[in-house]
Amino acid sequence: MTPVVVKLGGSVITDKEVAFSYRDAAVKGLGMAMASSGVPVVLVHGGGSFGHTEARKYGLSSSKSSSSPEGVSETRQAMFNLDAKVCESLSAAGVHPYPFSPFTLLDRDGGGGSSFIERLLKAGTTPVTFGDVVHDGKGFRILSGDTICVELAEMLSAPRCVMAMDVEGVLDERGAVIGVLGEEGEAKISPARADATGGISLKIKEAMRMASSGTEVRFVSGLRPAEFSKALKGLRFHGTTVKVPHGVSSG
Ligand code: IP8
Repeated sequence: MTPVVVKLGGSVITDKEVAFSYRDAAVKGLGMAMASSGVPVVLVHGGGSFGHTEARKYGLSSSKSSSSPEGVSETRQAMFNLDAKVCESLSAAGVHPYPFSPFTLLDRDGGGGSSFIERLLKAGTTPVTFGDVVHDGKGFRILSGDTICVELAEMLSAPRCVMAMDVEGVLDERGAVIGVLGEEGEAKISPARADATGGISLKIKEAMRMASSGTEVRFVSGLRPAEFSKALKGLRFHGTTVKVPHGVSSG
């Protein structure tokens, strides 16, 4: 079975208002939904109040590079600490996480890429990776988990990408959930708090990229495991589905 890419947003796995606050119960709930779904999952998680707290402190973002070695170390450490917590909760929920840095995926010739993921899935584990810090030649930048999802979806020809958030889907300017988002989608979105990687606007942009190459994107509340489970299995769910005709790029 072709794997589904799942992104656990930082707003679900942490309380973004409180630095370094981890939501164990929420991750366990989602872990149980994944374990019982029978769907092979490749998991990506965001930085929430771990990675983004440090990134903000040291001026790191996805658009502007920084030369602070201290900031890079602190931010990466925060992400590894968060990842350890996520993996612990997943294990307790019956998932067998295999955590790895997203850089492993770049090494397509040396055993990275899709064959790496396929071997892990075949062995009964769930590959888990996360937003990270990269050196782009000039300085350090944040690589968002949303961008990693695009790479994974394309690499694996994933039928779906499920994005779990702290709200019930993509909201319009009146706060109502938009059921289906097409090419015109970006114009309808309510402006949200930005973080080091651009918040909801980056999510929508990356969702459009995935949808235009054949991966349906589903935004769902990560605080409602039953809805998450339906979204994961490809069933009708409460949330937002991004559908763009195959081959159409939003640029
Ligand atoms: O929350 C950001 O990942 P995101 C990761 O998926 C860091 O945008 C290092 C802040």
